[in-house]
Amino acid sequence: MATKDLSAYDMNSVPSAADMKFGIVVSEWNNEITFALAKGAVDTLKKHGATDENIHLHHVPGSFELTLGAQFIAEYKDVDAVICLGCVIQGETRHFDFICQGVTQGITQLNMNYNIPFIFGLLTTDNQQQAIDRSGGKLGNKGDEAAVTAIKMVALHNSLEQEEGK
Ligand code: DLZ
Repeated sequence: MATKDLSAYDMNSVPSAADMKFGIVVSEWNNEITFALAKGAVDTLKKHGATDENIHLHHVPGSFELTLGAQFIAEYKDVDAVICLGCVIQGETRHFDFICQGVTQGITQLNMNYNIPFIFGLLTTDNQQQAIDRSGGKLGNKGDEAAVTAIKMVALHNSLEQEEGK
């Protein structure tokens, strides 16, 4: 099955992000990829109305640190969602599996423990080319996809709070 274009989405399905506040945590490991993911995410948030003052971007050393970095942002910054961006590329050892498992479980736990969304923007690829293809290359940019997901999840949260008069 062909992989979809990660940057393709229906513009009309995305609510305004003008009043939303976002944290972004970016892994420095494989930064030629992750910084491109971050650029995609920031550009997409801004395209939908988010302002620079409402986007708090921080770096962590590697993808394994994304979970705690995201938690720090949720604790210390006033944000409606945190986007986690990293890239783990398969190597010769099982390190890949442990990092991927750790981050996946970590971000899942954050989603369960906080009442805001933490978005899983982790590329897990077999090689560098697959990562290039998904960070602004021929298959789009996972950062764009993560940003759109963040906006939609914040809008869902806001609409439920409004319905309940909170
Ligand atoms: C150690 C390591 C390795 C081998 N590979 C990656 C990778 O492909 N992507 C990534 O984001 N981080 C990698 N790391 C670093 C770990 O995520 C972590 O920063 C270190 O194990 C220290 O906790």
